[in-house]
Amino acid sequence: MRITELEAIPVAVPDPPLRNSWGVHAPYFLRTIVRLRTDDGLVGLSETYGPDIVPPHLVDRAREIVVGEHPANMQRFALRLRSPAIAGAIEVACLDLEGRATNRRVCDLLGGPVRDRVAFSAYLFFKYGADDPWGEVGAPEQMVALAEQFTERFGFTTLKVKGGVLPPLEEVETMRLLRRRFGPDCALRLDPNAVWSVETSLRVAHELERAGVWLEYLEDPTAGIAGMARVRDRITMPLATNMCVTGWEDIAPAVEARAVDVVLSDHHTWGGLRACQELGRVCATFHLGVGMHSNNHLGISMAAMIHVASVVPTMIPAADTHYPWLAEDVLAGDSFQFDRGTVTIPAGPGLGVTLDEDRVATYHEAFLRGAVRRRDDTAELIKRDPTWLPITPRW
Ligand code: GKR
Ligand code: MG
Repeated sequence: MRITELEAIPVAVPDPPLRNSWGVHAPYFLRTIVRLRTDDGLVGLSETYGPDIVPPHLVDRAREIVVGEHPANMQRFALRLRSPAIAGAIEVACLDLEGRATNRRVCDLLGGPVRDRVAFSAYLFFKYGADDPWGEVGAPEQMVALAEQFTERFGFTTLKVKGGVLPPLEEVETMRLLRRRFGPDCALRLDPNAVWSVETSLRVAHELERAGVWLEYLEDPTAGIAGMARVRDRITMPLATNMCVTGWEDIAPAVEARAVDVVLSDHHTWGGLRACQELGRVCATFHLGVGMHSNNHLGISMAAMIHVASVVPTMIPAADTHYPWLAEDVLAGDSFQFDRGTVTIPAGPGLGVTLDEDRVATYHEAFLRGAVRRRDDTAELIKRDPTWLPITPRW
């Protein structure tokens, strides 16, 4: 088997106006579908960031490296590619090919699942009202209503709030109302994407404790390893990050500074599925938890996330996913179904997913029409409020 073709298909997919600390999502999010073909007619899929983050010259380099090679040479590809984002995308597509060639699921190629169902968290955002089923979420009570919709529809038992949008004490109130509504067994997380100062982070943690709201973890309350370490030193609630530990070089300083309790993996940024397995082992070595971060994604990445979460023994926290916000997937057949917040591993072979070519064409055309060329949440928010500035720390 030899790889004969690498195609990269940029797509622009409708997205609701979800708020975060640096702005609001544009009407479309960008992804790139990567498709490898082999001389024996197999197709391997993966998905990565849009061309704004994984630019065409990286795809061209990947093409030069992989075409003519056997997909099992993933490690050589990664060493030559250097960029973890493109290396991860190539690795996933190669694993998909290998699975299809051997009639095995990707999770089996990774050593076999330790769980048959993968738990996900409800990823709850403050948002503007729009033409979507969710309504406006601009106040603590509206966040509770959104959480009710998510739990009723998908059965989630972990709720993650994307914070850094309302003033901090209003977000404390949001968490208090969620705890009151969903009870002590529901795991709660709050992630303001490092928009709070160290002092504000400490205040929030203490106010949460005072209100009796224990979080599974507080995610990136403040910026950087040094800032996180100062917060962690003075609170008891665990801290998680997908911002200050984003590569191998961050692990030693984070461990040394005692900055975090949980590292959030992401196969798109860490260099693929096997990198996430390695991260799980490294974290366990230092008594750090490992979870999973998410950005807007399609069903190809959802499949990859499920496969890898099923094989990392210590991936105990429910994984994040933006999937419920996706109005329409690019996959053929039914979209992923959540049962009590969990999803089963696709039956395979490979990732176990195939594309709906018409939908891919629709979203590729949307990309070509150019409604959104790069992710710029700040620019989107300034369109709504010309006085707004992305100040960090804001509070
Ligand atoms: O979709 O706005 C968003 C999220 O804030 C995302 O971009 C973050 O990367 O989900 C992420 C996080 O946990 O920080
Ligand atoms: Mg985060």
